[in-house]
Amino acid sequence: MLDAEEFLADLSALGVERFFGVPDSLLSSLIVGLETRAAHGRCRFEVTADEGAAVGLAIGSYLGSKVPAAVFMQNSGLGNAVNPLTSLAHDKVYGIPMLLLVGWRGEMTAEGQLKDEPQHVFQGEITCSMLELLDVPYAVIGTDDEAEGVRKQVADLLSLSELQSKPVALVIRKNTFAPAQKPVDQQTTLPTREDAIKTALDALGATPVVATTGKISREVYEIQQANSIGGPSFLSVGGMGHAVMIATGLAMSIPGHKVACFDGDGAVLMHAGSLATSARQDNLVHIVFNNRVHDSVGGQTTAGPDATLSDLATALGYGSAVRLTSLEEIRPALSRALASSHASLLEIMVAPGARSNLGRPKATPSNSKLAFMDMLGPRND
Ligand SMILES: Cc1ncc(C[n+]2csc(CCOP(=O)(O)OP(=O)(O)O)c2C)c(N)n1
Repeated sequence: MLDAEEFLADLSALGVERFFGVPDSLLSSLIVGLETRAAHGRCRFEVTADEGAAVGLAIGSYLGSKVPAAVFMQNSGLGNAVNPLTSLAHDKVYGIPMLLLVGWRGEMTAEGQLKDEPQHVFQGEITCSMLELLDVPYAVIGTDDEAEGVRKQVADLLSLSELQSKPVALVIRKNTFAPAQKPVDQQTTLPTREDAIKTALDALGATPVVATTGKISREVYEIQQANSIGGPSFLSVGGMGHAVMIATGLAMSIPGHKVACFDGDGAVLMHAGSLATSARQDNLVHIVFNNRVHDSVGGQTTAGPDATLSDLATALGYGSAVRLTSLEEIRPALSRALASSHASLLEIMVAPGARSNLGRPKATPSNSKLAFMDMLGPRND
């Protein structure tokens, strides 16, 4: 395993001192290290709303400093980064050097693909070919690599990036760095996310639920398995930030029925503009579990930990939007939302952290989709 601190010191020695991106569990110890370094003024570190935004920051940062910045992401974030990489940073456009640090979920090895969650299978398979197609030169590093060799690979990549004026990437395998979960503040009086989800599921009765990527979906799954509560649920295991559009599309197709979206604050921030569309969907009840962090990938602070998402929803046109801080408020607020004739948003403030023995859905996504569609009843046309 490589030492995250030593790796960051090497990057610093090579002149890379600005780091922008969205956290990933494979990069969690790098991110903890970056937060510490930033707190001591030794680097600039920004968690962005999405990975494309991080590429934007890296472009601007290069224009001003003339030094390449680093952009960190899970490989799923490559999708968000493609547009600014191809339409701005590529050398056929502006030609901007930068170093992408890409955590490789669903990685391919000489023996085949490492077992990973379904949302990582295809993205893991195409990660390297995507970089090739994007004309981003890359190197792959893993747990068996020596610090010295990695230092040289990064130095070579950075020289190439500057020489050819284009982004380059370091693809980082699982266990290259030790994982790190940020310690959770035990002092909070806020409810746990799991209790808030359970209360909301109970109050929603048979209302269909679309849940966001990460532990929110896993908790919905476990609570429904253990307690047989709530209606049909669709777990958006990938596509972070798009659950609310899935819920809105569903709500359009079953008018006269309410649809609930269980969202995360990081996910809402990732594609916040979508709220301008969901605000017009009168039968939508949007519930955001706001713990101010990316809990599912290590507990790193989001791009906007102090944002009041209920105010954002009001600004974008939701008929009602409230912020709640206790379990007792959930049921009455949901009764009002279910009885209302406009899109409503409940921002439930919850404590970071989750059970350590949280399970994962057992069925394949395509079977869960069929079961969900079946539970919704016959086709509506
Ligand atoms: C495009 C994309 N980038 C990054 C990830 C990795 N990822 C999975 S869950 C998650 C955190 C979600 O945070 P939030 O919505 O606040 O929910 P929480 O985990 O805090 O409950 C991240 C960053 C991803 N799945 N997709």
